[in-house]
Amino acid sequence: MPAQPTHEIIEGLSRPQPSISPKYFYDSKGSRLFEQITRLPEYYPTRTEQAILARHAAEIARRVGPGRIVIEPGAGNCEKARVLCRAIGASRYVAVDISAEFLTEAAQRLRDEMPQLQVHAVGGDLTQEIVLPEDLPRAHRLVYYPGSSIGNFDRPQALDVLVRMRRLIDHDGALLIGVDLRKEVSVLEPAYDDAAGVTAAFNLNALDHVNRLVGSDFHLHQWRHRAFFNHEASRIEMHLEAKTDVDVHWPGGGRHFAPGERIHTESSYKYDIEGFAHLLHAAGFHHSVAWTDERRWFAVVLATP
Ligand code: AVI
Repeated sequence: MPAQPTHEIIEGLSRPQPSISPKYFYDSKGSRLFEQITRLPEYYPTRTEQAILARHAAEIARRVGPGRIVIEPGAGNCEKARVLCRAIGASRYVAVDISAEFLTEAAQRLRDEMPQLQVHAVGGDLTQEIVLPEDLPRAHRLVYYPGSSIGNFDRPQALDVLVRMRRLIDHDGALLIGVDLRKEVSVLEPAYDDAAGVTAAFNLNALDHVNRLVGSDFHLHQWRHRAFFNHEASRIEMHLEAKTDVDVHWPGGGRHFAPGERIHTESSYKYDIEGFAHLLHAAGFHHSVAWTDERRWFAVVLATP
């Protein structure tokens, strides 16, 4: 059984090294801030991935073939799927997201724009089993997971997520996935600590969301955004750091944070293509082909069983 959000959050906050799951970034304000992040000059992944997809659209379309049922976990504003579904001539699109309210509006916009595409909106996330519409055929599915969201899972979780994706498709299915690659720290760190402070607002907003979910009393002005590359783990880490002594209360408990103490809110792993292919293989995707940009900053991988 998945943990209740309240229990999961309090358990995370009560650990010696406190953490909040990155899924709590995405209330409706957080989803809007994330959209802003994707347009920041420092945040290269979205535009680099889009450029790769645009450049190789014809080859991707040829390899996957027309009439695919596209399933997109973490669909958000459905923006990327619109481009993909057009490019490959998809028949149906299933958008899956935890921010159901945001998703419903986006799915409706897509229906209005592409009336020939059957669009379904499903609430859910990849840490649990995704329940798809009952009448959805199993054959000819394509799981679409752009944006390098796979990087936000630790390795065992990432494997688990890829295995769940594998279970969503049959032997004729495929996975099209975006993967952010390891690169210079001078590129990576500003992407997660932008000059305009949008990523800081995105990180701090998790505290507001947590306050609403568990009834805690975090005050955002007492916390600062931190983002840095952890070389050993090959990941960007985002934290919220107490600026001063902070006492946080929630129903039935609370804790003290000393100045400088941090809450780990997100990891964003940066892969190399070979390492990622191994992970795919372990999840049951035995064949993969990757396209990258000229600087090899990002990869779009098409994986099949
Ligand atoms: C959603 N995910 C791929 C983003 C990333 O780059 O890891 C989340 C993000 N966090 C801060 N900026 C963007």
